[in-house]
Amino acid sequence: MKTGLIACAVLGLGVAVVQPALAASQPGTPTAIGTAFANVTRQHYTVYVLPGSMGFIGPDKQHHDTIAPSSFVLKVGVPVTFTVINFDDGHHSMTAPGLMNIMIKPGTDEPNGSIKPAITTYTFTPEKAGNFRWHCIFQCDGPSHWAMSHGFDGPDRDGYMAGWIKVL
Ligand SMILES: [Cu+2]
Repeated sequence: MKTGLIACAVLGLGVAVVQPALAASQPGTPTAIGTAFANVTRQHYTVYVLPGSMGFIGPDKQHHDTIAPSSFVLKVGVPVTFTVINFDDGHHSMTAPGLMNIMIKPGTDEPNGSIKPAITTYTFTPEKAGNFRWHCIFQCDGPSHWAMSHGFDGPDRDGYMAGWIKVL
């Protein structure tokens, strides 16, 4: 019994000594993540707007107007640039009240029936942490406008014409 107690004490001491060294050197530990996050000094997302013919399939098995990706993580106080490539010839937006409002330029209809994509760039610095929901303010996704119908947590359908932004 006495030997066991001593062994435990020694083992406990050993763990206490070894742990800080592991935390500092192993990727994925809280210390390593904190260091990596501190090194984030620029943020950039490339976002695609896909017309109904190209967009994701909804529960109705039909393609719908889609902005993808739709969820983002930003670091407070660090400038972020969104480059939005619109393959659709309609207006869209990524409107997140209190955070950002990206007015997305429409693509151009070409004589051969194709659409020349439009590129919109938008840079801003998130000033406060929190959860923000964005949605498109334009009436899109015709003729059903399903992607504009109310999602479970706000205007428009999440993953199509709405999504979340977490600012840490
Ligand atoms: Cu839209």
